[in-house]
Amino acid sequence: MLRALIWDVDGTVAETERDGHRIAFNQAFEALGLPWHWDVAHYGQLLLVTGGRERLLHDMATRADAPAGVPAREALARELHRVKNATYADLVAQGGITPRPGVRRLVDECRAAGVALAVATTTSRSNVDALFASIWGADWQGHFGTVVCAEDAPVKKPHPQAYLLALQRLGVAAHEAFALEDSPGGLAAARAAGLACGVTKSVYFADAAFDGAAWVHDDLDAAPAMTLRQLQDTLAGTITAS
Ligand code: XBP
Ligand code: MG
Repeated sequence: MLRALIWDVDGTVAETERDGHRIAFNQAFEALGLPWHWDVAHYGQLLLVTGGRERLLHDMATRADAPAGVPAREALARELHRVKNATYADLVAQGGITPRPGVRRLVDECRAAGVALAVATTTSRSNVDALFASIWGADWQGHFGTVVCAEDAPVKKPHPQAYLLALQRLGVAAHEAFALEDSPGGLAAARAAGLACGVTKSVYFADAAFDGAAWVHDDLDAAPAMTLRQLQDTLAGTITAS
């Protein structure tokens, strides 16, 4: 029986990497007077590193013009990340980031059927708050049984920590829940937590391989639409098959 639907955020709920994070990282570089710019191709590579601060540190390790010592790099990454997240919230507030097709519908279906909703993301809590308040209003937290963010689960995907904590907080077994992801790393995290996982490919992972996914779709509304019924049937089939 499907008791909980656990959502990834970035790339799954909205195209946040395309419409928010990359733009905000570049604005942060500019705001701090750095001559750095992440183009789409480079950002696509950097997305293999989960976590914005970790991504910044990874990129600095390849740059001759980055601060030399580890403490200086960490301080710069922290400040850039703070400015990036503030800019991201501004982009959301300006209406620049909208939910992907079918997201609102599936959330409504779960709420109507009493299926718990949860979040398991490697992104910062402030980013989830900004995005979800813009989609579901200021009382969005009331719709979600638990919200696991980077601050709660510091070991980032593809490690399953965020999903394991979400399951524990929900009081739901892995075989009673279904995960939604957009990236190979996110899929690996969900599977490592023992979850069945469907994938709606985001733009940065359009050509990626998704071995182990219960299904892979362009979005939740692409035919056949991923309804709650469809997820329930998928989960029942997964359990029978394993
Ligand atoms: C998302 C991430 C995050 C975002 C940026 O991965 O890796 O780092 O890119 O958010 P997933 P922060 O969708 O698998 O959770 O800057 O707050 O980390
Ligand atoms: Mg994602």
